[in-house]
Amino acid sequence: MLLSSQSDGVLTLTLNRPERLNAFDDALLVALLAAVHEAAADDSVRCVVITGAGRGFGAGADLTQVLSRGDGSGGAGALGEAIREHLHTYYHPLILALTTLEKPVIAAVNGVAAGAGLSLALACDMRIAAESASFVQAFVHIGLVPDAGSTWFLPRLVGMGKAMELAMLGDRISAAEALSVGLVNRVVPDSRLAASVDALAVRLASGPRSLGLIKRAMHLSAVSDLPTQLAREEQLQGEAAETADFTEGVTAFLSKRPPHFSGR
Ligand code: LHQ
Repeated sequence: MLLSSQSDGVLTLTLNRPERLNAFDDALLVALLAAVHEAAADDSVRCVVITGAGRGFGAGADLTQVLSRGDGSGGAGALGEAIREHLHTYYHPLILALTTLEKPVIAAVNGVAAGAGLSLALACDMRIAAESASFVQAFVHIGLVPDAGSTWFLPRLVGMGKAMELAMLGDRISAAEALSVGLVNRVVPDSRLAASVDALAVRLASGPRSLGLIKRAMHLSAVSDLPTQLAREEQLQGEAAETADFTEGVTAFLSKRPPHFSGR
């Protein structure tokens, strides 16, 4: 259900339930979280790519399973409590693990990203979409609220007005429109997606340790005022200055040669 491969410091995780457009069941969510935790602990992984098998990226929660959640009593509150518990247990640790992983994470959006599948893409650091990919804040169509971080990431990426529109209407937008509103970083021809993402991922995987610190700084900035963020930059710069990669970067510059970063 989750495929994993690694080369040149790039770990590629492929959601693999293509018959359901890679909708999440519990096992897929557990496997994805475990893979992100392993990536955090493994120094040989310096960039993570998440993509989908088949014609979808991810269709969100598997809807064949949601109504059977709950205690089976059909009692008032049981289903709501079960869904809350499910989000808390499965989705929240995954979204937090991705955003606190101090390595770049790229979503290679190969097809439709809907519901929590879109939330997953939004939680990645960059999104590269195939021309035929599409994006749907599908939650409203089933009477739900965007979850798994969508209400946090979406307004920050596209602005409040567009986020409201996408979430309230739930219209499916093309990769080109997603690019025009800032929801994705790049759109490439379908046949070039793998190669384009690989080139970007290999480039990031040979980058310095400070990539992880940049990621921490950016996430902190979303919840900080300027004086607080200046203090955080100061602290993070102190951390960056202690890395071997900083010494290498300056030495390489002064020697007029390209740097060879180790990620440490
Ligand atoms: C699916 C799904 C799917 C199962 C396509 N499940 N089978 C909520 C509640 C609880 C806990 C935690 O979190 C959440 C968060 C959420 O993610 S809620 C939002 C859930 N996702 C959706 O509502 C999206 C539902 N899917 C769609 O709207 C469409 O399938 C999209 C727009 C994604 C793609 O449309 P098409 O390209 O026309 O494909 P399709 O609809 O024909 O789907 C292909 C197959 O995949 C089909 O099965 P079939 O046996 O007929 O070939 C679908 O039933 C199945 N599938 N999404 N989420």
